[in-house]
Amino acid sequence: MEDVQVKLSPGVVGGDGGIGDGAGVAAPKGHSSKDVLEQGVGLMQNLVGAVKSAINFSEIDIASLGLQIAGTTIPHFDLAEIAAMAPGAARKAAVAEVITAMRAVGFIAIRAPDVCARVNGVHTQMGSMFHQPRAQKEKYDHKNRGQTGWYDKEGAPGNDKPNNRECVFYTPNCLKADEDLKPDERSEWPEDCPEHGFNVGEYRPVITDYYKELVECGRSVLKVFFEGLGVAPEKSDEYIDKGVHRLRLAYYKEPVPGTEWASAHTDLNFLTILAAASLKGLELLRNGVWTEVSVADGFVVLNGGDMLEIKSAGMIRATPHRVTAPEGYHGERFSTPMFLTLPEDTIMMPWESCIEQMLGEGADSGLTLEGLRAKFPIKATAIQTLLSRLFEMGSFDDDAPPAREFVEELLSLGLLRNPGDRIKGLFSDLFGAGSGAASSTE
Ligand SMILES: O=C(O)CCC(=O)C(=O)O
Ligand SMILES: [Fe+2]
Repeated sequence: MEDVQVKLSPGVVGGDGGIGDGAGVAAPKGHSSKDVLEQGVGLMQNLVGAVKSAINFSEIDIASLGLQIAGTTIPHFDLAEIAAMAPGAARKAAVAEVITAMRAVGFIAIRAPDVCARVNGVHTQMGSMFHQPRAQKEKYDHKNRGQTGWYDKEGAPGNDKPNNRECVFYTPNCLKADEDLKPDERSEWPEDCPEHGFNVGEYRPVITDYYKELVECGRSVLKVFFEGLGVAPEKSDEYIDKGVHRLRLAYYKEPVPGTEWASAHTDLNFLTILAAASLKGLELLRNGVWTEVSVADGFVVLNGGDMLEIKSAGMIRATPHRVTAPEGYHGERFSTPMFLTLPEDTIMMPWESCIEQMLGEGADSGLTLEGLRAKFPIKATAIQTLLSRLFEMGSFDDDAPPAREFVEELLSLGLLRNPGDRIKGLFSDLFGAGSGAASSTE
């Protein structure tokens, strides 16, 4: 992943089922996607007239969605069963039910026995790695490369309580041999540390096998989701094969009274796959109430991130969640969210089919053409969107802040709406008084 100082510009445009694809518009390599954008806006205008009946998701009986499994709090599905159904009305209804559940609840569970079978082994390896002295782990602090390496500095904007956890991120680089990586990409693997019982030869294959399993799980999920959202099916393989997916190994430390393990946030990326943690604690916000997420054995959690919310024109919202320690609990917790992430050059223009559906749901969906244009920074790329969110979280070191021209570029794209005090202080002339539109982040 690029250093955050590098000025990133979209190299390619669209091509992912977003507005403009249908007309086969190829924007020149380099910055401008103006033609595509204008066509997109024109298309949006044509869609405004199509007002159909609205769906009120707060009225949906979520207990009737998916498989009925006692003691669970979110809808459960077997996507492999759905994928094996013959084309026809029954399949269409089953796929639509998955999308309805994502829209109504924000979190669903899917059967994923191959992922679940590996989780305990991953937690064991995480214990041997995170229990090493801090100085050992700090060697893998990839300062300012954004969601790679070890770190323990982060929070959520608008929430000044820091998270009480350490994390290590793995990207697709973890699957490459060291000799195929640039020098600054090679530091993903901690060195052996026999005096503290850490053996990288045991750790590395457990993590890489788990990463690969999660990627394949993501591939089958995207196929069903894209069928339901009306996105070209071949996009699922492209997104999976080119996306810079991030596996976070999260080590939650002894609870500190008055703090949360991870404060309320939405995930930054596209779609999160989360296998059972070593301990409960995950809660989602539904209708203003924090609700425990409990899932049956053999199932993993799925929730949409900010990038899916944008690409789906708000159809699938990034649902706020947090992690709190059970009352009176002493000890640690291990968790392994996999953040599927769009290819870095993906233009964040919403998919045409989702715009059509959202505008079709009419005034009751709260979406108007103007609202849509104001909400989504549709010229930005996935990497610009991600980095702007990381800056908003203060995830850069003071000695290497973002470059001024990059901040200007993000602003001109409608990003960095919630810059935070550090960015505002550094670039005070760029941020006027009313620059604080809230947006939540991971
Ligand atoms: O640890 C968990 O259960 C959830 C973690 C999470 O929400 C995140 O890392 O974004
Ligand atoms: Fe999260």
